[in-house]
Amino acid sequence: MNIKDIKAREILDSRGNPTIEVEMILANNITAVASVPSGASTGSKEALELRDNDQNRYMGKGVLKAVQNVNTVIRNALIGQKIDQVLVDKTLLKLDGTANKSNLGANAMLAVSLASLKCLAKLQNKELYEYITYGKVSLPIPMVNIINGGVHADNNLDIQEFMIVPIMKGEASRIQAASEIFHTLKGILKEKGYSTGVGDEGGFAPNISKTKEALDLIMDAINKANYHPGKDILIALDCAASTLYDQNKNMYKIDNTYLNANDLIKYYIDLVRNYPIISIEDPFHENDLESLAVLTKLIGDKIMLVGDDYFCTNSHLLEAGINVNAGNAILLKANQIGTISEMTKTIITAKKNNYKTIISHRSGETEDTFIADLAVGFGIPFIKTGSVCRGERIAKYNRLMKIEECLKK
Ligand code: 2PG
Ligand code: MG
Repeated sequence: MNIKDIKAREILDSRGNPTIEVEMILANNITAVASVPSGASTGSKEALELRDNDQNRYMGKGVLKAVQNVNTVIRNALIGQKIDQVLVDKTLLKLDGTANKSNLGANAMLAVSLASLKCLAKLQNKELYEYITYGKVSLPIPMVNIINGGVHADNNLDIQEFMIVPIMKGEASRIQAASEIFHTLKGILKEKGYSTGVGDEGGFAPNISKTKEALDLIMDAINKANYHPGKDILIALDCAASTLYDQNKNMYKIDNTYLNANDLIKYYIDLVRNYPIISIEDPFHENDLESLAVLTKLIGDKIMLVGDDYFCTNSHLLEAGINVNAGNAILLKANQIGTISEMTKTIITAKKNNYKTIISHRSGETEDTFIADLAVGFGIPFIKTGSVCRGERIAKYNRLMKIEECLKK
């Protein structure tokens, strides 16, 4: 089956910033639409998200150049070609010809790559997760963001994401627990006179500044909602520590104190000792593999130490981490790398080397639910897709519950 047409357009993401949507049409008129998300605390080694930088439109954030790249160069090369994921991705990589996708833009490339994956699934009359099934399908454990800090909120909390991780059986039960705890936390915050406004990923953004205060509020909410911290609900953190790092001082600013890497290691060990933490993401700045390796040696047998900005969904960066035993898990974001084939390669590299995998949304999302299907199809054990609040996050949870229902049939 050949590709008949490809059309890109500018749409808005959950923050109201432009992003790209692509529609691909096959010769038999099967059509698929895909859109790409956008990060705020991006790793410096991520593939390039092409923006127009025209200050007269959307504060420079327009993506008309990326749209144009799809509607001209990419369209011309792919029209009339056989629909095949490897071929499509190879063509995209060849047309771009750069290491970081700075020519066509990773946003333009991923939208096409993903639209092609969706077309292929439809062509075989399969659900996306069914089509990509690699090994054994499984429903991922959600890491549900309930308190936002860092660059995702305007409060004084340094850690970017505080998440609850419901580990009971059944996707619908896990999502139900998350929702009940989320609403219980809302009540607690209200009672204490804190704002119940939410941050970019739907977690609350109360005006508190101490990490432990946020963790205590979460523990309280778990208990009050009649769940058991450490038993059925665990906690995960994304420190996004590149944003805490002061290069001149070579120190991290956390809880109003400057800590060097060694003190930060002690700080994390203390947190893990006092709270049921199962996972810490980006605990140090993105170039400090050494401290990540030390922390992995000290507590890697107890919890996941996750590389997001460290590895940028790039198999080569992941290999660099594997070589020095830095981290034991990787966050996977398709737009950090730009094509489905490359992301698949990274997933395979992680699995082969016993690194745990977590598929992830971006802080700027669309209503596209592809990460839910990818998680199930690739048998990825965890998914991080924000709070149980805000339509673009809920769409993924609803999709997971629907897939659970399909899998029971
Ligand atoms: C992260 C992500 C998603 P952003 O740091 O893990 O939660 O944030 O998309 O802003 O990079
Ligand atoms: Mg992160």
